[in-house]
Amino acid sequence: MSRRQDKRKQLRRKAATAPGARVDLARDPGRVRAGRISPELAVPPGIRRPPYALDPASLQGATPPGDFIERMRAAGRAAREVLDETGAAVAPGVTTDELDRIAHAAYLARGGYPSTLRYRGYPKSVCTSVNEVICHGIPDDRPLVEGDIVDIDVTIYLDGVHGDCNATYAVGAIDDDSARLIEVTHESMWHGIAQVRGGEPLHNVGRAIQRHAEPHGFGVVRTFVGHGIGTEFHTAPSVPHYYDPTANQPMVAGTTFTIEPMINLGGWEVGTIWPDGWTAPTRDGSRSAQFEHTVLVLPDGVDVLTAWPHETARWLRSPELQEGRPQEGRPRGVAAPAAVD
Ligand code: EYL
Ligand code: CO
Ligand code: CO
Repeated sequence: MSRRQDKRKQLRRKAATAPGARVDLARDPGRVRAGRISPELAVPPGIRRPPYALDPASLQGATPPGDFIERMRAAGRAAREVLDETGAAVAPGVTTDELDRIAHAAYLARGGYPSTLRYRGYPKSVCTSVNEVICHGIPDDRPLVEGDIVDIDVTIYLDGVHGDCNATYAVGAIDDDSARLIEVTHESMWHGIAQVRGGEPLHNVGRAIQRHAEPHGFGVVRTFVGHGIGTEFHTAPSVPHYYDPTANQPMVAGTTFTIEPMINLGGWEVGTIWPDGWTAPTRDGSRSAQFEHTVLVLPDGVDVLTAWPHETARWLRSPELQEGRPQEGRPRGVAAPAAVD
């Protein structure tokens, strides 16, 4: 790219990310537009459904709590497999609805239910968030275009518990800013994960994420947070991805929650939710990336239930994640295993 083109690009970006910038959404051809949403996919009768997917009149048997962690491990691993299989299909020309169908079949193949389907009326089996969409994008008939970035968010309900993870993928060749955004967002998530340990304040997680992301000039989304997860899709605690001094409760060994930072190339603010009631774009139209894992708090560290073990080992060993991290081998504030149900 020429110097002049580069300058023009910079000016455009500056205009689009200036505080309070107003862009005519309908006229800007650079913005993502809503496509058509296809009818609900079927789930066979043999698949165990979460309460919200069932007829309100029907009863669900109680879940035996004893093997909660083993079931969370299985759900985490299955979620990872579904995400990897779906992410492998990302390419120019592929619609997000096609990604949804691939994910849907992958959940069912593992005996799992797609947790988002019918959750608060959500119509699809994954969330697909393209470019300036921060999260909760609904799969539709828009084909992905070379240069797009797309987050795929997978949650499976397997054997009575939920496993939740997401990742942002490049569609073909992408610009350098978008590649850097994806890389820094991924690193930020791992900086947060490295802070997890029984007895430590939960706000250590968000502080580490914010400290890594903001020096790059990126905005850390505050409106959407990580969440407790288990027999319910979303439960306490809320897990902010920025430093929130009020999130000072100790992390409790044996509990599970998500860490899912959303980071923007521009400002952190969320814009107007689309008329579909779900899709959340950035306010300034800048691109947004996200990564998510479900983690299990250990007395002296963390188990990342939706990561491949080699990936966790590599990240938690890396020197740049050690700052501010509790020393290994000195369990602190060990709490009784959490009661479930
Ligand atoms: C529900 C609540 C506004 C979440 C995820 C919360 C959405 C919009 C208020 C997926 C789908 C979190 O945790 C999630 N993904 O990792 N819906 C979600 N809500 C909601
Ligand atoms: Co998710
Ligand atoms: Co989540």
